[in-house]
Order: sequence, then C-alpha cells, then structure tokens
Amino acid sequence: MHSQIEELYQMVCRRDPYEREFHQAVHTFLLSIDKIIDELPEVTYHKVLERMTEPERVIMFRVPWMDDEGRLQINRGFRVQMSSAIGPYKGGLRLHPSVNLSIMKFLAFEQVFKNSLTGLPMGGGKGGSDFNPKGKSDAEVMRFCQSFMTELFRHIGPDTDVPAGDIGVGAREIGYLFGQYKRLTNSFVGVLTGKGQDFGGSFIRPEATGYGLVYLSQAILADKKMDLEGSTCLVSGSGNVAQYTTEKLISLGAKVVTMSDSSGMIYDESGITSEKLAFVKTLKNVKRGRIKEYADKYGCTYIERVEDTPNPVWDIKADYAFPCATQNEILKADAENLVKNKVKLVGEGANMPCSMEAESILTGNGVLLAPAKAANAGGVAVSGLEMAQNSMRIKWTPEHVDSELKNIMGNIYRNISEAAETYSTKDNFIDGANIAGFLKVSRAMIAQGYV
Ligand code: NDP
Ligand code: 2IT
Repeated sequence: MHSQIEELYQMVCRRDPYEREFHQAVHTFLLSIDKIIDELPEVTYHKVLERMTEPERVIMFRVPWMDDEGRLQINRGFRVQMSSAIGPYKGGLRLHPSVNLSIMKFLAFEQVFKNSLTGLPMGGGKGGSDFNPKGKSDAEVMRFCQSFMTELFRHIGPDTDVPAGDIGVGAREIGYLFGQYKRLTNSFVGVLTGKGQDFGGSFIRPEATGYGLVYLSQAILADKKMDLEGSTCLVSGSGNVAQYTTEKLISLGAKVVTMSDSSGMIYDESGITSEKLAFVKTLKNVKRGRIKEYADKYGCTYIERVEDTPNPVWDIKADYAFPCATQNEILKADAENLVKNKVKLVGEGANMPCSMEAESILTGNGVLLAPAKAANAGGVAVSGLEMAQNSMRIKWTPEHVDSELKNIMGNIYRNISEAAETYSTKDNFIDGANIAGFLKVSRAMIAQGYV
C-alpha cells in the first residue's frame, strides 16, 4: 500500500476505533484504489479519498414507541448520508438488533460505489435501527415505523434522500413509513422505494436484487463457457434476496439445495422446487416463521446454527454459492470449505458477506467472486427505476422493468471486467467494481469543488 493510503486507513481506524465493519469496508476498497492512485494525482490533490471516507452527514436519533402491553420502548435510529456527489442519497433501511453506527457506515460507504455502478444518478446512504422486528405484532411494527419517520421525515425527500428496504424492512414496513411521511408532509411523492404496487411501487422491485444477482453471475459464467443449467447451488438466508435468487436459479434449470436463517439451515438434496419455494415465501413473508418448518414439512435435513463454528451451508458440495443473509457470513474456514467442495463461483447477494481473509482464500484458489457492490446492485437499480416512474407519474410493465434490469446488470459486468483488465488483473472483479464505481464519484466530487 502507498504510504499516503496506509496513513488514511490508519486515520480512519483511529478516529472511530470501534467501527470494525466500517474499517473492513474501507480497507478492501483502499486496496483496490491503491492500484490506480499513481495515475490520479488530482485524487490526492483534492483529498478525494479523505472526503469519501467521512460521511457528509450522520443523523442519530431516539425512537420511542409503545408496545402492545402499553410499555414505552426506546430504540436508536440512524441515517448516514454518505455521498450526494452523483445524485440524492439513496439506500436502504435495516431493522435488526445488531444495527450500530459501524454497520450503518459500512453499508452507506459501499452503497456509494454500488449506486455509481448502476449508471443511474443516485448518491449513497443507509439507515435503520436496532429495533428487532422478530415477534412483534403488526401494530407494534407500525407504531415503531411511525415514530421512526416522525424524526426521519425532516432529513429526507424525493430530491434529497430516498430510503428503501434492507434486512427487516420489506413491503409492510415501507408502507407504514410511507403513510407517515405523507401524513407529516401532506405530499404524495416518491420519497421511498419498494412501495406497494397500488401506491407507486415498481414492478420487479421485490425480485430485483435476487434476479440481478443471477443475471450478473450468468454473465460471468457465460464468458467462461459455464452455465447455471444443471448446476447445484447453495443459497444462504431465506428473506427477500434469498427467495428471488432461488426463484431465478430454479427458472434457469439450476438445483438449489440450501436456504437458512439465523437459527439454522435446510439441506434439501432433491432440490427446492417452485412449490417448496412458495411455501418458504408464505412462511417467511406472511407467517414470519423459521426455516426449520421447511424441514418439518418436506422431511429434509435441518442443521442448527452453532455460533463461532463454520457455517454448514458452505460445507456442501456444489457448483456455485450465493450468500444472501448478512455481512461476514463467509469466514476463513467457510472459504476453505467452499474451495474444498470445488465451488467455482461465489455471487454476493448480501453486503460484504466475505471477510477479507475469505476473499483472498477464494480468489487465491481460482474461485470467481462477484462482489456485492456489483452483484446485488439490481435492487437499488430498480429503486432508481421506481424513482423515475414516480417522477413521470407512470408505471412500466414487469417485462419492461425486467429488461431494463438485465441491461443494467450486463453493463455492470462489462464495466467491472474492463476495469479489472485495465487497472488490475483479469477476473479480479473486486478491484473492477471498486475502481469502476470510484472513478465516476471521484470525477463528480472534483468538478463540484470542496464540499
Ligand atoms: P431479509 O430481512 O428479507 O432477510 C434476511 C435473511 O438473512 C433472513 O433469512 C435472516 O434470518 C438472515 N439474517 C439476517 N441477519 C442475520 C445474522 N446476523 N445472522 C444470520 N442470518 C441472518 O433481508 P434481505 O434479504 O433484504 O437482505 C439480505 C442481505 O442482502 C443483506 O446483507 C442486505 O444488506 C442485502 N441486500 C438487500 C437488498 C434488498 O433489496 N433487500 C439489496 C442489496 C443487498 P433471520 O430471519 O433469522 O434473521
Ligand atoms: O443494499 C442495498 O442496495 C439495498 N438494501 C437496496 C437499497 C435501495 O435503495 O433500493
């Protein structure tokens, strides 16, 4: 690493010593940028990297809400507005007990470059709360969302900051958040994406992250004369991204044999069929149950998750693996298992699912790695298309949105593979995505002066 970049990284760590996830996201990114910094004296001169690693604005607030027993509950709310260099802040909201400023900043940081890769005019942000939606009634979730929005509304807007879903935030939560924003501002505008189909939501937004992940993986494999058809695939998670990744894989003739949640995993050797996937969707999206019920119903293997041991999802023989649950779900031992099991491609549906050690084990052993910034960009890309439809007050057909999504994922693949070849090494898609995402944001920042 150049000393100037090493010093910047040390400064980021010193400044916020407890923000482990943010350090990790910055570190992987800087390792890529290190390869081009000599060719870009203007980046050094204008302190572009120093500015990129410090959010434009962080909003942190109290979220009081009343539970069904009439007790007051207090959570912490966040919105990290990382960069508005190429468009309004854009990125999801996460509701999970693990949420803290480090996780919000890592997600907002990665979002900046992901959004840049989509080719659409969107800056980067992320938000959420340590509220745990598990076991809460609809009424409790609604009261929480209303209280959260009662503070957030003054910081967002269709031309300022447009939140969407992430872990724990789907159609139900976006509906409640949208309703409260409308009530507080007396305006019906595209301030959130992932809305219901009846009030401004785009077709294919629920499917977009999973479908996009498969489209990008397909493009990578096609170049290697490999195919999804007839392959065996591992999927982790059983939420939005996992469900639609599985759906698209099945439709392309692949056999998906695993899904999981934070309690455990199912291993269905005969393959998850469309009918079984429909069961998972109802189980997770409507009944809000656990994946174990799949094993109970279909009589397949269920393995309970044991903390601090290798994740059993990654210890099954397969061709391709799609982590779609959360950050750092593939650690060193998991990466070694994937290599041992001869997995040929890892497509990152989740954000930062691989630790840095895992990344280098995978790429060092010739596993193709489709990094999150590129691989899961389909979700925010269709969010961008939802914003466009809202501004024009029109609604495109599912076929139209899906074909736009395919085009965008194809362009992302071309951009990251070209950037990899030009600035790094062929098939180093991590460098390709970081560099291609970075260059546009950097040019925009320099053009806009010191802000
Ligand atoms: P959901 O809430 O719909 O599903 C999350 C899934 O991951 C659940 O099965 C959940 O299990 C599991 N999970 C969550 N946290 C943990 C944890 N700490 N340990 C183990 N399992 C966990 O979220 P999404 O599907 O929307 O998001 C999944 C990933 O994809 C996240 O990394 C998100 O940032 C990323 N992503 C999402 C996009 C979107 O459009 N929704 C777009 C791009 C990326 P359990 O129910 O037990 O908690
Ligand atoms: O991580 C992500 O890209 C998302 N959670 C989706 C963000 C969005 O604005 O659609």
